[in-house]
Order: sequence, then structure tokens, then C-alpha cells
Amino acid sequence: MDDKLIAAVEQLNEDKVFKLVEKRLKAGKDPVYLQEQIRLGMLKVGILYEKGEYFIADLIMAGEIVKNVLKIILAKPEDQHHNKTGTILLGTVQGDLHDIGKNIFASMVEAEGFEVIDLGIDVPPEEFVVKTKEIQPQIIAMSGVLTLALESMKKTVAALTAAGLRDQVKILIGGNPVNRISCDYIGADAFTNNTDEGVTYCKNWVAG
Ligand code: B12
Repeated sequence: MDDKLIAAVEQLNEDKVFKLVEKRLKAGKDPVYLQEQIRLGMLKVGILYEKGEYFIADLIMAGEIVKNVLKIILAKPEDQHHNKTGTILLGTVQGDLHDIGKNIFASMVEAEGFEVIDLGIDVPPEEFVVKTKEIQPQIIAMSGVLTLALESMKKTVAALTAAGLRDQVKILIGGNPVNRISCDYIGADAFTNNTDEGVTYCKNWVAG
């Protein structure tokens, strides 16, 4: 574990986070490892928020720092892939505005050659339905960090089923509150709170 980097994120020390990340990247550290350290720092931010030591403004600041530093960590070399692996329709579900985990997942599947149509945050079920008809993705990936996101995911799968689209797509759900029980309740094909595992699901699905 990279204690220094984790602490810099926890202390919302943007300068230090950037300096440490740049240093680690130059030294050849794996971007996926660095991204995981950032996530661990964010977990500590969440704990301080729960304890009442940090406030919403701190969460917003933490979100901005991480968003900016991930641009450096996940910057991908141009022309990495020429053949499209598949298409993924992605979004943070209705009522949820958290997008850092979603954005990490997007960068990772793009690096594997997937085309990602990112609907952004607070995406209503109907928007997933309309875009699924339009784009015909092989995979729909939904992100949610709040507990309430589980209900939105369930509504989204129900809306896809009602529109007759459910059987045409694989559905992946990701984020802190997802687990086997919620996956069954929602009616998704797979769940994970680990982006690497999410990428593996997507690769396996398009490989048949
Ligand atoms: C930053 C942050 C915010 C920022 C978000 C900025 C942004 N652009 O995303 C802001 C300030 C907007 C915010 C707002 C709120 N937040 Co907030 N937030 C956080 C915090 C500190 C970090 C979240 C984060 O980005 N983590 C880092 C990323 C990398 O981790 P991640 O999102 O979990 O994603 C990883 C996996 O889950 C997974 N993953 C995620 N999505 C997907 C999708 C796919 C397809 C796959 C494969 C994988 C995957 O991969 C990622 C990488 O490992 C967490 C605390 C925590 N411990 O998580 C609270 C937290 C999530 N927030 C919380 C709360 C309560 C709120 C507010 C309600 C606060 C309020 N009173 O207003 C609002 C809700 C706004 C809304 N409607 O969404 C609670 C949620 C409690 C709950 N169980 O519902 C938490 C847990 C804090 C706490 N401990 O109380 N928040």
C-alpha cells in the first residue's frame, strides 16, 4: 500500500497527490495500482465524513482532486486499438451523482477497445431504454454508489424488460452497494465493485 499517496488524498492535499502520482508514474508504477490507492484514500475521506470531521464541501473537493488526478493516471496512448471490441452503454443511475468509479471503469474498458457511450450521472431508466434502442449495445453497465441506486437499477432493468430489450443485452452493475443479493433482486447478469473484474466480464461476454 502506498501510505503517502493514500494520506495525501485523505488530507485533500491536491499538490501532494499530483506530485506523488507524477513521481510514481515516472518510476513505472502501474496506473491500475495507483487508481486503487486513490480509491483507498477516498474511503478514508468517507470515514471522516461519517465521523463528522469532513463536510459536503470536503467531499466535493475530494471528488475534484480525484477527477483531475485520474486524468493523468488513466491518460491512454493514442491509437492503442484499431478494432472495436464491442459497445457498452454506461451511466450512473437515477438519483446518484457519483461518477468517479464510473469514469475509471469507462477508461479501463476503452483501453480494451470497447466503445463507451457514457450517459453521465442521474440517468433515468427511460434514457437507458431510448439509448439501448438507438445504439444496440451488447452491454449495459450501471454505476451506483448510494444505497438508493439499487432501486434505480432495478427500475432500469424493469424498464428494459418492459421494452422487450432485456434479452438483447448483458447487464453489469457496479459500485459499493452491489452484491449477490442485490444483483438477483435487480435482475442484472453480474455485479462487481472492482473495475478489473468488470472489464473481465465485458471481455468474456463479447468473446461469447
Ligand atoms: C466524493 C464523494 C461525493 C462527491 C461525488 C463527486 C463525484 N464526482 O463523484 C459528492 C460531493 C457530489 C457527493 C455527494 C453525496 N454523497 Co457522497 N461520497 C463521496 C465519497 C467520499 C467518495 C466516492 C468515490 O468517488 N470513491 C472513489 C471511487 C473510485 O470509488 P467508487 O465510487 O466506490 O467506485 C469503485 C467501485 O465501486 C467500482 N465501481 C463504481 N461504479 C462502477 C461501475 C461499474 C460498471 C463497475 C464495473 C465498477 C464500478 O469501481 C470503482 C473503482 O474501484 C464517498 C465515500 C466512500 N467511501 O466511497 C461518499 C459517499 C458515497 N457519499 C455519501 C453520501 C451520503 C452523499 C450525499 C447524500 C451527501 C449529502 N448529504 O448530500 C450526496 C449525494 C449526492 C447524490 N445524489 O449522489 C455516502 C453514501 C451512503 C449510502 N450508503 O448511500 C458515502 C458512502 C459517504 C458516507 N460514508 O456516508 N459524494
